Amino acid sequence: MSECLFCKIVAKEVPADIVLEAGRALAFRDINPQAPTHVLVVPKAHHDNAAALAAADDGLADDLLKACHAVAVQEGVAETGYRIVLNTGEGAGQTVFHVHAHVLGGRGLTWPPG
Ligand code: DGP
Repeated sequence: MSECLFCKIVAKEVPADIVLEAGRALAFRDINPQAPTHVLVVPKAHHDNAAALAAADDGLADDLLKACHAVAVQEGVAETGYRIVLNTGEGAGQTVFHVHAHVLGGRGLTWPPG
């Protein structure tokens, strides 16, 4: 059995507040939200990070991006603006090594991020 936390959420072995299931992608609320909308979008297949996802070259990255936008529409933040973040590597703050896009919105978002 995989020890990956997000693989366990995909397999429904660990509970999560799932907001969207779209083909090869799953979206669920972040356990530690940083904005009124803070949803994580993951490919159901395990890839460690964005680089591995891009290398897969099977359209999965495209699916993930489309799922992010679908979440933004569903959450009602697509019109006001939202941010998609892929922390890639420990130095960038990645803590869970199953690639995930943070979809953040529902408040003003400053730039640059911390
Ligand atoms: P990152 O730092 O980019 O690897 O983001 C990991 C995110 O995962 C972080 O914002 C918190 C979230 N997270 C960690 N454990 C869980 C969990 O068990 N359930 C949910 N829903 N989110 C989690």
